Amino acid sequence: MTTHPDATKAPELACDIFCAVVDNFGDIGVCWRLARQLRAEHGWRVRLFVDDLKAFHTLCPEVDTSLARQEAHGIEIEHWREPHHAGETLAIADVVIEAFACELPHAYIAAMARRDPRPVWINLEYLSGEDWVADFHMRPSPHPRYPLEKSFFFPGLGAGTGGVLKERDLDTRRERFDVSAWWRERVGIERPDDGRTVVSLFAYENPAVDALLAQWRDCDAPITLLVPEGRISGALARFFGLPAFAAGASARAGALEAHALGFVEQPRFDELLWAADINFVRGEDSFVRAQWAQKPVVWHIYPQADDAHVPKLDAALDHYTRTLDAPARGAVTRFWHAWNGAGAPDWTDFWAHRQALTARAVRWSEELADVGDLASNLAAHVAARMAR
Ligand code: TRH
Repeated sequence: MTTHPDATKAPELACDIFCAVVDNFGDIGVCWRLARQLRAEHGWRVRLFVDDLKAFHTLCPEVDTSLARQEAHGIEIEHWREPHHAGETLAIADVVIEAFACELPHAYIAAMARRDPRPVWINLEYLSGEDWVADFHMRPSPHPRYPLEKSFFFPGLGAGTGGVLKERDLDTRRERFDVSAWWRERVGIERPDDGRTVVSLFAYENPAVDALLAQWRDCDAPITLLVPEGRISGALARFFGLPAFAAGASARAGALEAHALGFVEQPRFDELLWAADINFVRGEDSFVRAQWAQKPVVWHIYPQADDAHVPKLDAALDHYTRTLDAPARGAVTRFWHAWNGAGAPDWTDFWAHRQALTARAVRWSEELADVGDLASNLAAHVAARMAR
């Protein structure tokens, strides 16, 4: 992605994105994807403040964790040393995005209030498919002390929300994907024949995984499992009786054959999803990517205190299963619930609906695309606020 066709139509906007990494890769994963897309497709000049360069380096190996300031993929990157640090020079952009309610430095907010014209200030929220999201999306909130207004931008799965990120060339890249070459390069084997079901497994530690691995082992139809190295790897190692299940490892038990993969830079993550017949994903960004992959999905949602994640899981299920018949819908719901701690997973019950789920995955990605992609929705919101 190097072209930015809109750049000729509009002046180049400067945008600062602030990202505090809570844990794992989702916070920086979303911000990094958004930054690249705003640069490549909308021609914005983006500066990304990130407080955890180590997590960032995992997604983008070019990022040097020792540098205070650097550039990668056309994005200026600053190591954000919270809470007071506001960049090597205090320059306020036209558009300021605070991701996931991270707190902007006071000096930066004060300088935003002094700037003429004042910047468009946006809080980018976490994704939720719940209905209330459309009511709160883009709601303004005046600052209690300064003459500044912040709007709340809500990603979502339904009409009237901010949608989710999708690059313009994503479908074309998926259609041109050379799956056989991928298997040779990434897994070191030929692509399995159609008789095997290929499952990708990206998940947190999960008490349901032992039961599922045993079901796959004892299955009539063979399973090839692809597991990116990470939080679930320990469970795989224990199941196969190995000391570890690190990148490059393979193991077999009954009908199950498993391969551990190294973590790849973010733009290549989609390939894993395209190579599999069904994708187990987690958090936020990988869940979104799996929906664009047009393959059946099982979501391990990020668990929150007091089960606050449960309504989000059910709201996503409502969207995702909307047009399925009752038996298929029931099987998906039971399986997602079991994978998220409620009940026991039943692979045979779930995968009996493979055909319907595969067809639905294609249809659902088309429905989701109707919401519009998040970066374009955000750029339109900024343009409207600037025109006020
Ligand atoms: O890593 P996650 O669990 O991230 C989060 C955070 O925990 C965050 O605090 C929480 O609020 C949020 O989830 C909901 O899951 P996620 O969002 O899927 O991010 C993983 C990223 O890692 C995603 O951008 C894809 C990327 N990735 C790669 O780039 N290469 C890989 O090989 C793999 C397996 C993933």
